[in-house]
Amino acid sequence: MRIQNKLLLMFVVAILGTLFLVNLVAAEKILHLKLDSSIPKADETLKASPEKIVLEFSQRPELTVAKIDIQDGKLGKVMRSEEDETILWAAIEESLPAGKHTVKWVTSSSDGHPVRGEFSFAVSVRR
Ligand SMILES: [Cu+2]
Repeated sequence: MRIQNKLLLMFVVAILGTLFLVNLVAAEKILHLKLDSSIPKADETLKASPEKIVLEFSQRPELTVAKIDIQDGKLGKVMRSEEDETILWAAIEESLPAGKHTVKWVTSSSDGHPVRGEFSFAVSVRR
């Protein structure tokens, strides 16, 4: 093969490889779940401590790797909703004090890669 043809071939292979990788990354993003909504909602202010944290995802999350933590609080075991398999929840075992609370969660999509996130809500001071 002439040197020009070899270079052209290498160039085409490089372009195709790059396109392949870009598509792979895009596909990964689509495959991964995200948090659609929660109770309490992000940035919501409640008049009293909620009794549980409910997380609704865009697709079925893996329960075995799921963790939900809350700052200044104690949560029970993470459970899957019996009515909707995209929902995970955990009971709040002791009433949360007034103030801002951050919920941190981790679970995975069906491809097994961990997906994590966090949001905060507030409990207002009781009068
Ligand atoms: Cu993945």
